[in-house]
Amino acid sequence: MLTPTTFRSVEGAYLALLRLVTKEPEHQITARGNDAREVIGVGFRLPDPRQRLPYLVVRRANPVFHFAEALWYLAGRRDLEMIGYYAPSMRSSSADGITLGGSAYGYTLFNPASADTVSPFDRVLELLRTETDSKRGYLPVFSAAELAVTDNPDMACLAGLHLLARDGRLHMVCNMRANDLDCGLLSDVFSFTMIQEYAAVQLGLELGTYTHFIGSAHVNDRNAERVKKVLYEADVRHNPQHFEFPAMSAETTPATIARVLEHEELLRTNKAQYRAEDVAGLDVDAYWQQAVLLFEVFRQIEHDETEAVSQDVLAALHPGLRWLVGHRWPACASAGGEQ
Ligand code: 5HM
Repeated sequence: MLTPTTFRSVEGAYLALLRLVTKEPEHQITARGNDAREVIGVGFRLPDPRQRLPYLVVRRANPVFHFAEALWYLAGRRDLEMIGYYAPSMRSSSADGITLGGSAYGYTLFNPASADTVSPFDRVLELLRTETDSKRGYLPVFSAAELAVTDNPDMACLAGLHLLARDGRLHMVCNMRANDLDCGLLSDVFSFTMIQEYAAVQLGLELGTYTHFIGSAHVNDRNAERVKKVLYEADVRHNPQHFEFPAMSAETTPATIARVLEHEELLRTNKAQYRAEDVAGLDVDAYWQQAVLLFEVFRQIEHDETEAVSQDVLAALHPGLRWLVGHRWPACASAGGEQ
């Protein structure tokens, strides 16, 4: 088969890739001090890119970070201040302690390239609005200039995102030079499919398929034990969890992203504390209120150091998000029957 295998959700693709690299590695590599098992040249397709979260107990996905990263990209940011709060490990990739480099994909996509006044993202949207069936809607991320940086601590792993409008649907093909299957893949697929859905909303198109290609697909040896446990869980569980992820609101615009991020900053800096009813009354729609609820959950964990996140906030979360935070943080574990 020359087209990639299709999976109902990212979870199936993630597990299949982990199995492949664990059981049939092609190479043992040691690039930049990271011992890893690798398979070269793999891909998969999600017919419904909204199914972008895995529900596994051992691999405790962090939906707070996923939403934070997706919003950070969509807002075209590269500051460490925001993203480092949700993922402290990203601080080590910053050359100056203030900004991120190649991995700040949104900065590349949503700001004008040098010698242009419009962002590549907006250029591609304009193209897709005017040229039927265009093949040119490519958003390059990796740049040749990155190769010239000595000891580059942060070289883009994403080569580019390709948007294709066909028959009223917006498809995306993602090309990655490298993907850490256990640590990078899930957040990458979450954020890139969010960018795809956001683009579809801006164009007034239905969401199409998402196809993900990887040059170096690898699992670092230091994560091999956890990967074995994830695969064991997948093999022995009787009732895999599945929650349909809701559609992004059709009224989402750059102003929506900016408003969500205003609330995010208030919560990150502990300048606001929200009850569920406060969030319900905010100037963002129900879809994006879910992100604000997640940021409030994390505010309580980080700033209140609470042993139990407030029940009203947990109860207002989408059941899938509630399941995830409940498995990730003990403070969220008493959220009713969905655990
Ligand atoms: O040495 P190299 O630059 O390839 O190391 C980057 C590591 O981060 C690789 O394991 C790569 O696969 C992983 N990675 C990822 O999977 C990194 C980023 C950030 O650019 C990403 N996904 N988004």
